[in-house]
Amino acid sequence: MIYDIEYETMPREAMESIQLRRLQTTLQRVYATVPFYREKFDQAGLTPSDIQSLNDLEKIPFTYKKDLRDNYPFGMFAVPMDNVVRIHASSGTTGQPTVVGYTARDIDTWANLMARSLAAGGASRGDIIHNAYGYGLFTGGLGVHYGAEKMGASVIPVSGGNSKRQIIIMKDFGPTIITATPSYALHLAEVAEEMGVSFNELKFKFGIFGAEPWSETMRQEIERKLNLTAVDIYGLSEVIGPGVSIECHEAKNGMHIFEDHFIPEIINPETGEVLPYGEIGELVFTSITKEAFPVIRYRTRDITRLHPEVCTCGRTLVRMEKVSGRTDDMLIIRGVNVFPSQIESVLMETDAVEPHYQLVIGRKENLDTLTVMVEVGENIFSDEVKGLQKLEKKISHNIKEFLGVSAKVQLVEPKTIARSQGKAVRVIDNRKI
Ligand code: DLL
Repeated sequence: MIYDIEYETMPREAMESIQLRRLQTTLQRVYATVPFYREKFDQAGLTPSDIQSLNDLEKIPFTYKKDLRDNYPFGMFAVPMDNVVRIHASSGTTGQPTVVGYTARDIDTWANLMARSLAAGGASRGDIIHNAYGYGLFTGGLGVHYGAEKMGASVIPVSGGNSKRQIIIMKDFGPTIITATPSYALHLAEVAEEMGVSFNELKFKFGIFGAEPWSETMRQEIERKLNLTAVDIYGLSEVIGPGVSIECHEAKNGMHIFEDHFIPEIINPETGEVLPYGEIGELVFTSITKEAFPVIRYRTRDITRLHPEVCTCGRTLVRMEKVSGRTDDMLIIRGVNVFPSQIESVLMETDAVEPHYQLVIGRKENLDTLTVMVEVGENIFSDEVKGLQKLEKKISHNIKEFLGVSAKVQLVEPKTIARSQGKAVRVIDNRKI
């Protein structure tokens, strides 16, 4: 039983009874070992033994990113440091990074989850996995790496960067699976083209992409350019890293959450109220098997909804829809709420533009301004100026019509928007400066 695969098709009742038992054990442990959780429980007048059903979970206060920051670096660890064998940290674009720890058993749990994820995404023993997620404090590289080894696949620990060498490796080693952020995968496609290498000559069957939001249209673009089947993988350092949920390659329709390890909830981000299946809100996770860094009702800020129906692949695990944005990603432009992913969807409806864009927000005479910079293909850019202006107007009109916000659209030459080896930078908000 390496992969615990039977959990994936378990009847709901059996899954819920495992979840409750594991939840109760986790709560007892954090209450005894993490002062932060003990205080939270005491303040709420709760003890772990008050949690007698999964519905009781909603009595427990939420945990926020700020709580992890306030306990920087190791204050939330539930085991002594001599049991911690690995430390990762999230990028911390806004302020202090959050630090997470793993016991040897946690690393094994994670490797199993990643082996299960890779299997759901189409990989098996005998595959060669080109792992272009960054190795280091980011959980992507090492997460995939341990899962690939656990499954018995061959992993190429190429990491992000040195893109030309990556293409040579692809040609020479013949990897069959690629793992990367979707934006970096598209960049690799460009580099291959410059080098005169076509993905049609390469051996890829599946690509497992995640760590940043990407739309259905971007999926189609990636599948076409890289000549493979693309699946979405989701996770976050605070919960474990990648391996929280993944789409199956059979349906590619929502990411199966590994509920034997993580309990998901969807809440109204303003009121904290728990929402029923099918409603959109903020995703909240409780980990129920982690030792070093358990999280209780952790507010991910990711926006999605849950679908409980059994999948065509046979899995009974609840599915989460593609993440449509983050509560802290939401841009308020002249009072209109806009998510970068919504702009991406409008852009991608126009054939002439490429999936490389950046939103620049500024303020002029006390009013917010939004400039959408987007690349066009070589052939379009060399068209006469009039044609380009017409296209800019058309996209701007579509953005206004679909999102209700005025935007200046600026078409830019191919390859002018900075490429990232990891997560793409989609928004530059100059208002904060
Ligand atoms: O990004 C873990 C990961 C690595 C996931 C490799 C998938 C593949 P963090 O750096 O802590 O961890 O960032 C977590 O990234 O809260 C989401 O906002 C975003 N994110 C991750 N996966 C997806 C996805 C890793 N598939 C944060 N779609 C999360 C949309 C994603 N957003």
